[in-house]
Amino acid sequence: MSQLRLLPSRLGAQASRLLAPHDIQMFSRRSRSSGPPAPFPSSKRGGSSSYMEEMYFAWLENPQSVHKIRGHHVAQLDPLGILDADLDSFVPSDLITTIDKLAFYDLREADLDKEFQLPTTTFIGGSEHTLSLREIIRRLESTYCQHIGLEFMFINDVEQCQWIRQKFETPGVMQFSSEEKRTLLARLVRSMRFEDFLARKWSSEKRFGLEGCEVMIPALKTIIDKSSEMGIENVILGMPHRGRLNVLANVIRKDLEQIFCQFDPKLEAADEGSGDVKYHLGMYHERINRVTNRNITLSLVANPSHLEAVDPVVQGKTKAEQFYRGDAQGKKVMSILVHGDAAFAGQGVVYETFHLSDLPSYTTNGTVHVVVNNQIGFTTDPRMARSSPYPTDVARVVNAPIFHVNADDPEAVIYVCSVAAEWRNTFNKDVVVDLVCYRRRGHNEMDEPMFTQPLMYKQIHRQVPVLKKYADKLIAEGTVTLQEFEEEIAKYDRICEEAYGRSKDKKILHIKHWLDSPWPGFFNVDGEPKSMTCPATGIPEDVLTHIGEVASSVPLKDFKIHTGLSRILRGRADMIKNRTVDWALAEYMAFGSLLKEGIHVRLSGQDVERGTFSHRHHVLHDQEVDRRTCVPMNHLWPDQAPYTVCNSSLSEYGVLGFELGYAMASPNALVLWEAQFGDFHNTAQCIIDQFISTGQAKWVRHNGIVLLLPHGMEGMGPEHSSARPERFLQMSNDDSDAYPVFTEDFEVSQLYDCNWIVVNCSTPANYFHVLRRQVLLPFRKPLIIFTPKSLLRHPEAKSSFDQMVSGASFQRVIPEDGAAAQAPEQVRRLIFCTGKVYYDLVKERSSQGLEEQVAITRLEQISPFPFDLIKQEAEKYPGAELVWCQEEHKNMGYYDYISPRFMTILSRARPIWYVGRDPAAAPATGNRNTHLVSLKKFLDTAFNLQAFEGKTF
Ligand SMILES: Cc1ncc(C[n+]2csc(CCOP(=O)(O)OP(=O)(O)O)c2C)c(N)n1
Ligand SMILES: [Mg+2]
Repeated sequence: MSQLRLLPSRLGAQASRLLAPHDIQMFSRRSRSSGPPAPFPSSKRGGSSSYMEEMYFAWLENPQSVHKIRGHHVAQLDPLGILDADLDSFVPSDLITTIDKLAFYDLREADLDKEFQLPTTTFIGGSEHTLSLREIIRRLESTYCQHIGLEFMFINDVEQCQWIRQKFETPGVMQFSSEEKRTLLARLVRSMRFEDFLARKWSSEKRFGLEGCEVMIPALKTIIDKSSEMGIENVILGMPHRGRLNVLANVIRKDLEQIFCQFDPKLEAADEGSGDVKYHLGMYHERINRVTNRNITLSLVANPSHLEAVDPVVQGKTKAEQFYRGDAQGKKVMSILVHGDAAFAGQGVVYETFHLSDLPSYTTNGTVHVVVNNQIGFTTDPRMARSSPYPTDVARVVNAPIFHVNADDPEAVIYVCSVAAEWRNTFNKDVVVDLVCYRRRGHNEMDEPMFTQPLMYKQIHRQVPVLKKYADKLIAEGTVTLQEFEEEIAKYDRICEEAYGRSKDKKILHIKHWLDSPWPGFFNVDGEPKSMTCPATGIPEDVLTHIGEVASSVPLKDFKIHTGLSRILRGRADMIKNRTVDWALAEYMAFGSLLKEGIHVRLSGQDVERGTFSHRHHVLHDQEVDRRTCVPMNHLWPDQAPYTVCNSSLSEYGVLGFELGYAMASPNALVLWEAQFGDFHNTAQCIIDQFISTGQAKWVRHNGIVLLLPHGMEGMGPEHSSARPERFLQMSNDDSDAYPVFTEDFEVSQLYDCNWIVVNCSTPANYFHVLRRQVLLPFRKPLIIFTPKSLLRHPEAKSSFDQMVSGASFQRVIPEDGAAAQAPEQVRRLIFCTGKVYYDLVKERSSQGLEEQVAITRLEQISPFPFDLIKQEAEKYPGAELVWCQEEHKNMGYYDYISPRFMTILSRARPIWYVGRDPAAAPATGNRNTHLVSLKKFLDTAFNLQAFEGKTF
């Protein structure tokens, strides 16, 4: 069987797998119109019919073949020449790979030299309208079957497909000036010599070098250059460990000595907190782009080891930067995400992030994704790491084109990258560049890869580095001389050596020099808060009234709302007349008052617009006009800050990460994420553990994100009851055993020192104050709020304007203020509690007539623990037994957190008895009756004044 050897390369064996372009064209036609495609003039078997048309009719007969006949399947993507990038060596039977297959289309060998008419939808002809079949095959082959493999046939938009075809099919598109080639070579020199330098100086240090994918540096630089040329001024990058130091050095241009300092084991950071390993730190840099001569700000977002976790964070930060600049189309700010092949395919958050890409309140108008596809994940082969052909298949769900490229062909790489940047700028959609490369060393520099991939690594050891290959090519073609090349290397080596020398003089390290999101003007020049006072959070009554009136109205004319909603709004109006608020109104007033003060508020999460419990109704829907909505919160004052409230996709990990990133961009915003039920936050646990709880300690980065976590035991079963307060409290960093020094600014300094604030408010007013305090504080801390469900409508859970007007403020503890407080020495028991159980306790106390004997005090701010106020309360009731009462099971809730702190503040002189549900595995019962029985049981104990008699502690 003779083969169609049209190219001299080893591609020849698979020559003329050329149907991809037609295939794409046909696919596009088909999916665009429901009827048959426009008829072609010739008959299927007619001797004069064009080859293109034959292909077309063939496709019509067998549309299934469309999925098989793709050029990228046979492109030479692996620099090692071992693997098929799509994990499969399968060649579709209807591809013309050999001469005998010509017959499949009624063609013979002699037809190869016949001229054929080119359809208008192909660009391979350039200015020519006819070509010989041999030339057609050659051109298609060189476009689709060499070092670039294109996947875009699934995109159901003709214009977009045509755009891509034109970019790749047009003859001569991939030609570079000698200046461009020299720049590319110089960038490769930097990339390669940087790793070599680190390897020489710190041979036994982990650095997750880029060797085998050095081309990533010119790749990223090309994307940035091209984007800058098209107007981008701010690029936000997220990337994992591999090549990160190189990116910092050669893309972001972090000072080399600062990078080298990080290798010095003796240098400790001067900043507070744990710090982080060098390949996790972030960076922010404003500079001039040398190619375009324009200003550009580059930031690399700090990230944890948890692969891909940073993706939504980068997107959120990008969205926020676009928002603050009024860059609705993403023409000024863009994101680039770098991925590893195994992580891209394996981590679900990648999928969650892709699904945000086209949602109005979450889109960043297109992200350029770059995959470092070294065909291995730690020690795991791709065949064991994914079930999809390519590691990039996840991107297909959003119709992102995917450009696979052999990373040992630097010119192909930078061409693809420049098209990717143009694509993003043209269509504002995501695009993926898959750099098919290898990993020259083990997973890290200490690892032995031959244990597990012996044959692959034998080949890798034989592999000539890309820099040498490319330099040889340019020297051979006369673009550079050997001497120039060597000088370029020597020049960069000298830069590294000099920086190394300077790094040895450094006496001190500052993690704050690695900040990815500086907040100009927010802190003083030393990076400290401008004051250390807790602001007043109450507001004038007329502002409360005004917000309340808007919250009870429909600001748009001729807007018909649901009658049930009219009732709710009337109820609001009545409350405002009575100077009272419920939960929803308190939230309205907190948001509205901040908007008045120029603070942007953004509330995101599943079904937040209405509110899971149908209490919020921040978006009104016209009952007669489809999609006509009104957000009264944006009709408060003409010069107010904008309010965004958005129902999110059904994701916690992705969306919470996004909001965290959004909150990172500016301190002058209140950014809230609400879980549908608090229970579901654990699918975002990685964002909570790796970013929210620890972000400041690792990266000296403040963040004021607010988590609203509906919580409460209400007989709704194990998965709709608990936001797991115990977990947040266990991660709180205030010391349970250290007896505090009560300085004048204890309240605020405690907040400043903590890693996050955990509250459970029992009144709407306190919820209002804590939201306002969050933004008015002179620093930022994450705020975790356990929010109520039944209390949203509880007749007792209302607050008066008096508790919210100027002069009022957040109460960390709400002391007993009833009969017991009038004669405290008579009180036999002081019950401390938090949240909704307070109302159960008050009801039970009243029914047992124990108002004078039992005091009930509420802990509203649980962490940092209000030692000062708890001390005061306990001392006020010297003869009372102290009880902690919670509705959660004993091994959950707050008890394990509060108990040692009570012991500390009571100097272990008085016990704090536990009353609540017994320890359990599940957070709540699924049986309503069991729920009520256990509630009654612990309430009985709470008011059984003999319950602890004779017990020792
Ligand atoms: C979520 C998560 N799981 C596991 C790991 C441990 N881990 C670190 S690197 C790595 C392999 C990553 O492979 P790939 O994404 O292909 O990147 P490469 O190291 O090959 O560049 C693994 C499993 C991790 N860092 N994060
Ligand atoms: Mg890999």
